[in-house]
Amino acid sequence: MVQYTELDQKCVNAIRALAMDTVEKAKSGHPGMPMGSAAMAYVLWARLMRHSPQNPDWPDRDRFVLSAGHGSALLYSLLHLSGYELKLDDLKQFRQWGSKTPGHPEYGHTPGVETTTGPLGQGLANAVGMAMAERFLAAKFNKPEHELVNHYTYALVGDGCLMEGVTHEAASLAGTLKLGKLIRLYDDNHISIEGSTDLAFTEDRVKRFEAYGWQTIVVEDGNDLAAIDAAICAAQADQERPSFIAVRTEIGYGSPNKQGKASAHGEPLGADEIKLTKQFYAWPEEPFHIPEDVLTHFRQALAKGKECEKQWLEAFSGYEKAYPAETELWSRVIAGTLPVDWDQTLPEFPADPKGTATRSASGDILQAVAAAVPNLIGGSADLAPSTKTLIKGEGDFSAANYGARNLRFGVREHAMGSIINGMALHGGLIPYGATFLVFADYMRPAIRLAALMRQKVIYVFTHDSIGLGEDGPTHQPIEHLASLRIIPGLTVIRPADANETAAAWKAAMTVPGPVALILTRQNLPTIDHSRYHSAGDVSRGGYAIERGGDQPDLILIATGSEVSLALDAADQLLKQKITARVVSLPSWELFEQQSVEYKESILPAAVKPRITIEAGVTMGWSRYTGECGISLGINQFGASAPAEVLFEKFGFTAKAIVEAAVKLLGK
Ligand SMILES: Cc1ncc(C[n+]2csc(CCOP(=O)(O)OP(=O)(O)O)c2C)c(N)n1
Ligand SMILES: [Mg+2]
Repeated sequence: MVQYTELDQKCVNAIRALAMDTVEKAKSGHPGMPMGSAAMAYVLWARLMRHSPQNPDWPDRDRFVLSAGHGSALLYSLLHLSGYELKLDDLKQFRQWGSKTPGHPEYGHTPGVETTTGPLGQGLANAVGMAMAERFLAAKFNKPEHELVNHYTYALVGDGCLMEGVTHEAASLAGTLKLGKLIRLYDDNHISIEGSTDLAFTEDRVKRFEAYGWQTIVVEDGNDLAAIDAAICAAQADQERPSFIAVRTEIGYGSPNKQGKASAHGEPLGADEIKLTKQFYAWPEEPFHIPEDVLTHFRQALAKGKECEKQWLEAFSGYEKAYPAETELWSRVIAGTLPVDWDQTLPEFPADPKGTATRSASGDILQAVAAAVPNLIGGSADLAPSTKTLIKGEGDFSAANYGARNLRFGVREHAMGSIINGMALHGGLIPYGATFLVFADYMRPAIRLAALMRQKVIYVFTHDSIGLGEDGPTHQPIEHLASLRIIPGLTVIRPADANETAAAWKAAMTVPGPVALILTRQNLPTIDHSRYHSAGDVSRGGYAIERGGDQPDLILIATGSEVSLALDAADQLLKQKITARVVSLPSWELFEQQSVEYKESILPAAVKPRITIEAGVTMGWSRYTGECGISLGINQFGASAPAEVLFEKFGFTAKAIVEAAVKLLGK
């Protein structure tokens, strides 16, 4: 067993003191969690975790996720002490405008932060995704003599994380997948904001994880460095099961008046209490004091990290010589670039009045994308037969086959969203997740974080309107398009036919950040562009299919399944000598990125009469109708009936559009 010394204990107290002072100076934050879990964090960061502070992006580093994101002062203290690019002055700017130390850890903002956490439970599910990515890349790239990928994923979680449902979903899947390199440290302090966890959280957490198929280990004393060390080593040794280490801690450890109390959770301790606590640690009063020997000891991480990297680079150069083709692929996927000409094999669909459902077209397109892009990986929340998201000829990602690309998430939309975030964050993969559009609500917190972190994840949301028919209002999305469009940084694309779907996939693979593809259950005509002398231009977000001349009488703006209706309506209007432009507007976000000139060429300001047509809430459409236009939509829940009946009843027919147009024009 490793002998821990007084210096180690001093290092633990240094983390506590630094976190305490950081929160105190900001007059805001959470000191209790860092103080309670400093010992386990120290053992992990200073001794057991393979990381390289000078190169936080080194691909085979162990991943560390602070799922209990409110304890950010812990992470910032560890990063600073270990020698990451985070200065003491940065800690003094905790939670201030423009600082590198925001209230909760933010990916892409602070070197060494692997994911954005704060919404409890997300980090833990991200970690499952990271561990899955690790296994996939290991299976794909490692060779008997040469290993490129072999790292652990650690997550530090609190009571709040374990109370959130998403961690149940993710832990259950992790157990099934036997993710042996996933290690979870549980800050078991019996406290959350409102007080004792007995108020609302009494199940046996250890048994729960046992039931998921995890190895479980209990450390009775959260300050016992040797016991924590032994537990983490035992977790590392079990390659068959993920490990759950429950470490009994005291929130606010060392604070005479706040230790073990909820009052240590979310507010600075206060000057008097800090004084008393520092006396308890036998620590100098001076704020932000870091003893020389402590810093020197922590900064050994720099040399150790360099050594780890060096070993890896040696392995890499051996690999490079033996496997040049694999190395090229490796470099490309790690850099996140697509193969040249990857999009040359996307299918084209001939014009066809009967057409196909965009979900089915998407299924065909997916095969071409997956064939060209070997690191595209994904699956659905138990709806693959409906979402058409299986990659043909690929096996299922499982403990027996980590190199397969079909992910079986089970009925777990929320975890699916968080897991694909974790996979994207890990690097090397382009993940997708699929379900019915209506259930996007179940994964919304993860979608929001994907957007916040600008991660390249793709959502395949099918059954996108009342057009799904008989399943009725519980399954029919109404407010969902609007609710996704309002998430900053998320690109929503609702293609009108099979060819627009191919273009939508192309955009999904190339535009920065997350993309939601919104697809129909029902068949849609494949639009005959030659008839309109137009070329689809989904990449610009919107384009005119039928121009209706340079000065049309009105503009019909539609998305998805409603575009064909608008085209039919335009035909009928022409018989009444009314010229209508038909604009397909599959993506507001992409359209808004276009130049003023382009937008004006599609939606000329001079043409005031406009009708937007979309089988969902009308909220938001006024940005395109202007003051004189109207929106045809559905501002109530749907109903259970065949799709054609529903479209008729809710006013989505060419006839209804014609009537609305005639009325609008006052003819
Ligand atoms: C999804 C979500 N809900 C609520 C919160 C607000 N919140 C932050 S910390 C916390 C209590 C967490 O308790 P625990 O994980 O035990 O942390 P400790 O008090 O032990 O530090 C809550 C409710 C949050 N951050 N995320
Ligand atoms: Mg707690």
